[in-house]
Amino acid sequence: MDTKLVSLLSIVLSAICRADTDIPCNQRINDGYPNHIVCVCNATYCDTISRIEPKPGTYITYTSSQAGSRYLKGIGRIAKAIKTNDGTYEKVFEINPNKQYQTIFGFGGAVTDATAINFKVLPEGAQNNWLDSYFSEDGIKYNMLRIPIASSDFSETPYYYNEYPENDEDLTNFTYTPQDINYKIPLLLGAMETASEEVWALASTWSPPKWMKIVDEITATSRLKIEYYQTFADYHCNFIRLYEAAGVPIWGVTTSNEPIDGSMVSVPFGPQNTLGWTAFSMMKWLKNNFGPTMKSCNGKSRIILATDDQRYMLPLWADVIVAQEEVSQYVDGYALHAYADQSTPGDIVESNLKKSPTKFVLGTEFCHSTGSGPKVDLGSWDRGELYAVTILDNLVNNYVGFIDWNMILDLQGGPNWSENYVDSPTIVNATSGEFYKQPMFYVMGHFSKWVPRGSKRISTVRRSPVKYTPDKNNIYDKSPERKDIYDHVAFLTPKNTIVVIIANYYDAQTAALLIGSKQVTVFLEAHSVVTVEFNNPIRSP
Ligand SMILES: *[C@@H]1O[C@H](CO)[C@@H](O)[C@H](O)[C@H]1NC(C)=O
Ligand SMILES: *[C@@H]1O[C@H](CO)[C@@H](O)[C@H](O)[C@H]1NC(C)=O
Ligand SMILES: *[C@@H]1O[C@H](CO)[C@@H](O)[C@H](O)[C@H]1NC(C)=O
Ligand SMILES: CC(=O)N[C@H]1CO[C@H](CO)[C@@H](O)[C@@H]1O
Repeated sequence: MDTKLVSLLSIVLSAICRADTDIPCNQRINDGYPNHIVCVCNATYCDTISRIEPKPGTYITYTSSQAGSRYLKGIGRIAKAIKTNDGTYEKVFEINPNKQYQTIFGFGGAVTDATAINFKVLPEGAQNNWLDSYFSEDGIKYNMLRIPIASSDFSETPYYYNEYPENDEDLTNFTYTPQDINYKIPLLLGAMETASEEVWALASTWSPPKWMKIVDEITATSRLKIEYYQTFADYHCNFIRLYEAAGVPIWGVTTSNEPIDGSMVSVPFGPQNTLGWTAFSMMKWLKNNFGPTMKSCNGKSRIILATDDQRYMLPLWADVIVAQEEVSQYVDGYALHAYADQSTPGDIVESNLKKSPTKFVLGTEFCHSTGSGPKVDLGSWDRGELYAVTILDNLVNNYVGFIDWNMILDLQGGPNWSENYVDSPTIVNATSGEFYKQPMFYVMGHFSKWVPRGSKRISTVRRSPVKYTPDKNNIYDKSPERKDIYDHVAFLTPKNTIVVIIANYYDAQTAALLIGSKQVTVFLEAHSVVTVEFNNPIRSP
């Protein structure tokens, strides 16, 4: 049969297969902004999405697009592979499930005070719909969370544990803050109950109380006083004890949020709660205090992630860590933020992992935060694409997962004591008691829902030429060809299905996925993200 006809047929198949029990998106178009679409949820209505088990010989597609598709389902038949591409398919990838890379831990977001405050603003029914949207089987199945230890910049005011009495090295007054009791813990318990599998929670300190530091945090340059090295390690363990007593298990900790911010005279985005570290002092603290304390806190050993900062900081920390076995033994992996990824090629991750092959890299923070335009841009597909580019880049570069920043903000992009307002995948409208699911939410779900924990990334090789030059009007498209490079990733799941996520940053296209003698043909709407799932047709060796 003519290959054009084959791809046309599969497109028709895709369009007619949509009947099932899913509750559709209640679309609202952001007036005056073309292609700005949100899905509106309230106390009684919210869209859901179920996964279809692929039958032998068939594949399932889920499409979200600028034009308004949200996990639109399609089904097609797996065909015989094309021998040579005659130009019918814009993208041709050869997938080899027997060549495997990193194993996935999961995907998630951060329970900042801002997230928990906005959640609490919702009426009870809408809170349940929000929890289901992020965590349930019919939602996008988040299974990781990051928790600030006391305040971050996304708090109503800076605060810490045991601020008083000062110089209290035994932390005699370390107890729940009102923010823990009123905001964070209730949300965390709801999330853990809603999630269909164990949620791995990662805790990070932005800053200790002022009395532990040499300089006040507002000035940005700050250091831990040497006499409080053990106290600061205990501070983390006390936090773990408090949260575990409240029913929130803590899986891991990072060595402090963005130490680079605490090492500059001023940071470009307003005052921050920070703690600066030199490599020398961090290594000393890890070896003598933080490492030993975290390996036996509340009766358990915790995962320790170093760096917790932009990708360009990785070589600095990784080099000093792996150089000393007494330090390296305590570090399980590296936590990286994605704000500067555009200017830092991802191959520095691979070269650093080579130096310590037992360690892993996890994405621990990202959001849309820079550039012109409104802080919250309701329904922006461009911001969804920014997430797609970033997550694809991270996964292709061997990250074991991706944790987003605030999960829900208000219409202004806060609250935030430091006025560092940003966008978020869901936004609350306090007046109407609704929340809006933005394209960023659906893009996160294309990964989090269909790439379960334990999936292994598998090899894909491009067989079609890179066709496009970067879009100069696009603020995040800075390096030549990068968008066409990071346009897909493939996994073998624990159920022995193959999941491929493909992003199309341009006009409508077709993609051909070649697996051994088989071919899966996928229609890609203009500006879309598509997840494809089918049974692995290749026997393991
Ligand atoms: C929630 O949204 C649905 C669908 O738009 C609407 O029919 C219903 O009246 C809304 N409920 C509330 C409480 O606003
Ligand atoms: C313990 O902390 C609370 C809350 O910050 C504070 O009100 C109280 O004065 C502190 N107790 C002492 C003995 O400093
Ligand atoms: C928030 O809800 C109010 C009340 O329904 C409505 O007037 C307003 O337009 C909504 N804001 C946005 C940005 O949708
Ligand atoms: C500086 C600033 O904008 N602070 C605001 C942060 O958020 C809280 C809660 O909404 C406001 O009360 C502050 O004014």
